[in-house]
Amino acid sequence: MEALATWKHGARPNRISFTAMQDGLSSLDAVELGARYCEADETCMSVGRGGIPDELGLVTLDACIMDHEGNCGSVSFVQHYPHPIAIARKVMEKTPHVMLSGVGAEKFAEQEGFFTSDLLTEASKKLYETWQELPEKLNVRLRRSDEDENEYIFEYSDGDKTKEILRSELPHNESHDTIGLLARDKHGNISGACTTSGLAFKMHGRVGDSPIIGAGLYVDGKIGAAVATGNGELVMRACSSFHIVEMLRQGMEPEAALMNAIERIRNDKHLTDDMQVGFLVLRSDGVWKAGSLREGFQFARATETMHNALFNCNGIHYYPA
Ligand code: SD4
Repeated sequence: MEALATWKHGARPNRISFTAMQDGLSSLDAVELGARYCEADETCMSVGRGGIPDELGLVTLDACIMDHEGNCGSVSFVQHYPHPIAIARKVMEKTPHVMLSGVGAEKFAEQEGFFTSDLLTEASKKLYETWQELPEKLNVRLRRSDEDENEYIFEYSDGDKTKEILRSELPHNESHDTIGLLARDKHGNISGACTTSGLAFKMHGRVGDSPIIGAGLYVDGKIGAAVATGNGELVMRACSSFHIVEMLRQGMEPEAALMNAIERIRNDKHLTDDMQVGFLVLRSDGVWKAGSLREGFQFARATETMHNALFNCNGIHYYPA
């Protein structure tokens, strides 16, 4: 068994995912449970309830899930429903489709009996109000301070250069960024899940890579799986998760496949210094790898011989080296 999850806030979800498999659940159930935990965790300000809103102050959520048999489900641009991953799974299991979006996805969720809630918390509202005061709003990027994880930094970006413009302190803020989970269960079956509120203050209607099968997530039960986090536009243009799995199919080792996908992104003409992308890769035999464009990517891993632990992935930088 093997469980992997992106970012520091993936640590608890990853433990939940791994424990679920120890208890006999499938990798599909495991990744969904882990993702749901994160979606309900208000301190995680980039997933589910408490996610940072878009330019209109509305929280819109994207998620997808995929199993070892090639079944997949996805939802995008979902408002009011805190568990898009569970809706995505229902899309997979109960409809002939792969993806539902916006009001259609919400109508389906209502039919399936999902509950609604206010997705905007006091903390995410506060960040939104701070952002609204800033000039050049759409060029402003939000990132967590390296020195203090309770602190957010607003940076102004003009292409290649970024300039810090404001620091904003939030209580109990543990984390940021999309959660992606991969798992391999007792039967050797692999599954993946990805759920997010997307980029902070995105244009209303913008959908990133996370709900796009092949971009934010791809699983082929016989080959392997990959999940992505970071600037979704870079990942979407390169279909990175599909790319990685196809490289594995051709016999590349996970590290080489990762390097190949990251190299493709490095050649994207839209890439600027403030953009980050991180990947987790899990081959069907359990061999895994994590890699990112730049320093700062963290991930959690649990396996039979190792308690769930958090790792730093330092750069184009692959782990384990
Ligand atoms: C997106 N990939 O919407 C997501 C955001 C993310 O770490 O992963 N941030 O583009």
